[in-house]
Amino acid sequence: MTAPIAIIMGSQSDWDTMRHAADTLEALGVACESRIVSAHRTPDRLFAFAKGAKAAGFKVIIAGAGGAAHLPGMAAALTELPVFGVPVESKTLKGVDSLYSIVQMPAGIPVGTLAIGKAGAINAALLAAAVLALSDPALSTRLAAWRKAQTDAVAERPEDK
Ligand code: RP5
Repeated sequence: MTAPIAIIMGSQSDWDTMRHAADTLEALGVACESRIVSAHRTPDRLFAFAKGAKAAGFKVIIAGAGGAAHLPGMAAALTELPVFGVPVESKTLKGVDSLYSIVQMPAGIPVGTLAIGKAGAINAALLAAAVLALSDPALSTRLAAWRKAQTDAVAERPEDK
């Protein structure tokens, strides 16, 4: 059976960021498949993946890319599945370039855009899990437990470390 969530990224160098999405999904007991799919270097791979993603059984796509980050938008143009974009922090412009590339989609082709970097990768996974949880009561319970554990872990007072 195909994993419900695909994590795609433009380069091996994006994995340091995108593995946080994979780790978060694993903690929630949600299967995912991670692939390198570059809009620029492997456009045919992108077209084949995105056009076939729905038929393959994926429900949500998380797409991370940096710099001229066309991957989430191009993937969204090629599939009706929800696409969540993660702007990867770039060396030269610190990911602001990635953010602007992903967030400014023209009306008609949406990409749900998260924060730059690790926070965005984690939140993309949580958002994707929340979408799946709408029709999966067991996952909904696990997601609520994950959030409660996070809340319980916050100390009332700061301490010197
Ligand atoms: C983008 O170019 C990738 O998403 C990556 O963030 C960035 C740099 O890629 P590499 O040169 O590190 O492969 O397509």
